Amino acid sequence: MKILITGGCGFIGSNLIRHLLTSSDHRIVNVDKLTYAGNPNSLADLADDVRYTFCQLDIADLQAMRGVFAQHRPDAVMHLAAESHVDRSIDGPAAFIQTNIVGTFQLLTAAAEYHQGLASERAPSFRFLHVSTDEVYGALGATGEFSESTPYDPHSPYSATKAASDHLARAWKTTYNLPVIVTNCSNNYGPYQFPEKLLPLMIIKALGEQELPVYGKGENIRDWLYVLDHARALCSVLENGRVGQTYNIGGDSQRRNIDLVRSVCGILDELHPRRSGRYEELITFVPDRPGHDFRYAIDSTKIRSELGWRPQFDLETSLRHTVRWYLTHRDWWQAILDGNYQLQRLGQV
Ligand code: NAD
Ligand code: TDX
Repeated sequence: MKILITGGCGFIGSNLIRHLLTSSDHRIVNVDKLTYAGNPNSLADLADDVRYTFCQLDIADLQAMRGVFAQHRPDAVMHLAAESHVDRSIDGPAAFIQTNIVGTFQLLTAAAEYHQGLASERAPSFRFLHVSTDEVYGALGATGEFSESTPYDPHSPYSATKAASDHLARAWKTTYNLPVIVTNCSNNYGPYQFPEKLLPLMIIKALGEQELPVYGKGENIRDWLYVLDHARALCSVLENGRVGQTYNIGGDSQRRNIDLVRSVCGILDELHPRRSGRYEELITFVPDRPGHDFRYAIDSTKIRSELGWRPQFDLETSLRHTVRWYLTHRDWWQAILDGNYQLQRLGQV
């Protein structure tokens, strides 16, 4: 099978492509604009794989997307390209509207045209997997979980644009018969995550002896899923998920932010002790994120019972593995801090 993946130079996309190339004989076409979050170094080890093709393109460029479908003739699309950071969406929502809404619209348009032109023996098996977030469901109080039928109630510009893109994807199924499946997943963590997100930010700041900025009182709760478990879930949905359905994906690992940050500090104390003191002493409570959702939690009964997927990686072990990864891959994140992570690959430094 040939799979068109959008956003493959990002955190989840790069882990997904590595997983697919190492666990299947699929061919991958990666369409990525290389925004600040796109990092070709995250796929450097796969660049010579003959089953892998990279196209630096914007999903909002309809002619370019038509060209990609015409040239590569994929059997499926896994759509991950997005502006993904909540804090950036608060400071500058325009890019989120452009990529997450307009970009998804243009990609859907090109995909539907392509699907309608497919020969009758190929069209029925074509899939468009739209990858989304649990944040579209809004915020939970102390109890409860999001199910696939929870009404949408997005709060941040990021989640509002992801909600819009989910609705567009479903509308393309209903209206144009594009075989769409939507997934909504909780917070991912693991290797190759851009160091603006909570876990890599804390690890890298701690190693630099900088303050660890915890928003508010650190009492907000997220459900954490190891990125490889998300990749496995997406493959499972692509292979066996039902067209027109939504699948929630979660890790059943809820933690208060402050507890997670303390865990990271404890792991660092063991693996990379400070000259004096403990990493926890660097924790600093800073003003809260505006509109900060209190808690997310996912009921993933449907994907578990229908597709047999369940997380394989537990939080404690995989958090330790993740901290170790950042300790042993300083070159990867130092190039980001230095600002030359995209130039290196393009041969400009
Ligand atoms: P990321 O920010 O790490 O990567 C996004 C990628 O998309 C980058 O490589 C970027 O260059 C590319 N991109 C952005 N705009 C583009 C455009 N206009 N055209 C082509 N490429 C473009 O994001 P991520 O954390 O890997 O998330 C991937 C997807 O999964 C997103 O759709 C996100 O909403 C969703 N998601 C993420 C999480 C999470 O915890 N990170 C959880 C649930 C769902
Ligand atoms: O410096 C920080 N301090 C802090 O306390 C940062 C960056 C975050 N936080 C808090 C805010 C959140 O409660 O940690 C929690 C996690 O923050 P992020 O890593 O920014 O993730 P979140 O806002 O939960 O969104 C993530 O999960 C869902 C991804 O960025 C989204 O793309 C995904 O859809």
